[in-house]
Amino acid sequence: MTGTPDRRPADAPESAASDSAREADAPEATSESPAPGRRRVLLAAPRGYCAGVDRAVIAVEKALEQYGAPIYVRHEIVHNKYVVQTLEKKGAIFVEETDEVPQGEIVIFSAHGVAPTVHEEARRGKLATIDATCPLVTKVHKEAVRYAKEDYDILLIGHEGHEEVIGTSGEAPDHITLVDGPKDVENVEVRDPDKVVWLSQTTLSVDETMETVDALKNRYPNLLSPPSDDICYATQNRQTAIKQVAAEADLVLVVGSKNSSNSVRLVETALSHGAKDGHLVDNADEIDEAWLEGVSTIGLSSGASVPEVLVDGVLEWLAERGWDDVEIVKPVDEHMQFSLPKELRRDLRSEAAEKLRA
Ligand code: 10E
Ligand code: SF4
Repeated sequence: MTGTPDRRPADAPESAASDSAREADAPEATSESPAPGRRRVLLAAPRGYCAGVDRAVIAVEKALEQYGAPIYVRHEIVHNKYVVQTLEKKGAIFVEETDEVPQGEIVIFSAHGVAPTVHEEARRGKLATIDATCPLVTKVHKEAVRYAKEDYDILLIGHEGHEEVIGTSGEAPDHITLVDGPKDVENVEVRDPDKVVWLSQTTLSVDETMETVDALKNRYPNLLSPPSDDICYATQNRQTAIKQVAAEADLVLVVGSKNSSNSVRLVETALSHGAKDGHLVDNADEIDEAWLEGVSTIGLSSGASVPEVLVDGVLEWLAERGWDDVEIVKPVDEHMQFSLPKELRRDLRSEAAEKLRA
């Protein structure tokens, strides 16, 4: 790989660690339009791990260190094959339901969140629980509880069957109706059209969600909006970056697993914002050489559940085929961090205190 000029806004502060390393040996910034025949990669930033994923993956790792294997995890901790396989090798056991966990064992709830009934099942099964639900998903759960208490009909925009939607709906099943995209709006029925609020899954397409909201507003002019965005900062930032990349790309590659909603949305966003072609790949092995035919500029990004090592693999694969000129396209900076789940912090603190006393 040659250097990586960075197309950040002039006043942008320092970039993420991995990109800083790439920038260290960057040559002069290149022009916007590539010379004919020039092969370049536009590397979107931010990409990869968000704060909620980072926290959840570290929670499983710390739990394995602190309590020893096995540690049970309900549902994939995040929707990424590589992450799940790596944690399995360290002693995590992934299950779909809490009743698959033997009595008295430790179970971690995934970053996507769970319904209150799942907490009850764990209590009944006498399980010790660590809740790795992302705080931004918990925020949506709390909104659902509040609006249900105020007796609103809640229209939850999201993808049917997705783990996060199942968890959020479980907070107020009698008040929540799922709206799966703009086309689903005509099927919605509410008790009182003047007492309706919309909420959403955190990892949706920003553009499609706004279409759905507009269609809902046409039907319910007094529709209430949530107090702050439910589509989280990480989803929004990754979509902003891929839009900029897509405008110049012949081909966009997004690293991510097929069941990762936010990763799938990045491919769709790229295709609807100028990319001539786009594919989701779990890693470099899934790239088809035929996709590169006639391609000059390749856009590259990764979903919020994707470790950077997989992007590095794709960059190496591309460099071996002549795409070794990498420019970082960074329209937004990102610095969010969340503290570990409270159950783990408590135990890590008491262990540190015991060590101090010893
Ligand atoms: O399928 P999603 O995009 O919701 O999940 P992911 O595990 O790929 O990415 C992290 C997003 C979470 C945990 C939902 N807010
Ligand atoms: Fe949290 Fe957003 Fe990451 Fe989901 S995508 S885990 S809501 S930060």
